[in-house]
Amino acid sequence: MTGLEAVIFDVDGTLVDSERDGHRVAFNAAFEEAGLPDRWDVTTYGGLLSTAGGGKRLARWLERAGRPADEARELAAVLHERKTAIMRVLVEEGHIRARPGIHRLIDELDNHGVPMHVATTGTRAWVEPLLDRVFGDRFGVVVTGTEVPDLKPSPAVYLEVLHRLGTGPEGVVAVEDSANGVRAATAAGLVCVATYNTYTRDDDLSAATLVTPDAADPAFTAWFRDRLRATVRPA
Ligand code: XBP
Ligand code: MG
Repeated sequence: MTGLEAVIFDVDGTLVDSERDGHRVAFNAAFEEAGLPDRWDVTTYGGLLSTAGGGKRLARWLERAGRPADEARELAAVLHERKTAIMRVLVEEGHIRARPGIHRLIDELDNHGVPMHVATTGTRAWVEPLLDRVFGDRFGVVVTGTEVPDLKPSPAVYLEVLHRLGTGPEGVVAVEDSANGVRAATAAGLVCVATYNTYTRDDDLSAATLVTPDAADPAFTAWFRDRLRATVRPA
């Protein structure tokens, strides 16, 4: 068994529960403010999550409703900017919380000196305040959807983290929650462990080395403890 060189975390659905009561609420508020009749209920939103990136999700929705592609893209950009600002407020008001077992895992990795990083499709303007507020200063490299041209399932965001670290994927583990995320991480050559949530429980996560409901699951905890035991760090 090999030790852990680093762990790279996804954000939405992995570090935090943010989709149903965070992003979805912010998208709906942006629709309302713009005077549009569109609203995404819990089930409808789940069906839209296979499109990574809020701006792309909006553009696809508007196009499917019959708007020409150019108009859909422009309106999506305006709505997404407003949605991002609303999401930031939800973050600052403390509505977005860590998923079960995540704080304990982060503490344990920190205590063993394992570097932690972030690779997300989300937008930097809300990701940064969220990480600061919920986790403090725990993450080294943070790459968001704002910095990469291709979103998950493209491996671009993971490859950018590795590039900034100046390292290859050996010994680096990704933690993900969705089919898009697992595909992105494994395509970057990383070992990926997955925790699922109500939106991703039926996703194809079969390329992940381990799949559990959350990071508090005994199998998840044991998997990391085994690797931490094999991790020897210079004193
Ligand atoms: C998350 C996403 C994001 C969020 C919304 O995917 O796809 O688009 O749903 O955030 P992952 P933005 O967890 O795989 O990174 O509106 O900022 O895109
Ligand atoms: Mg995710």
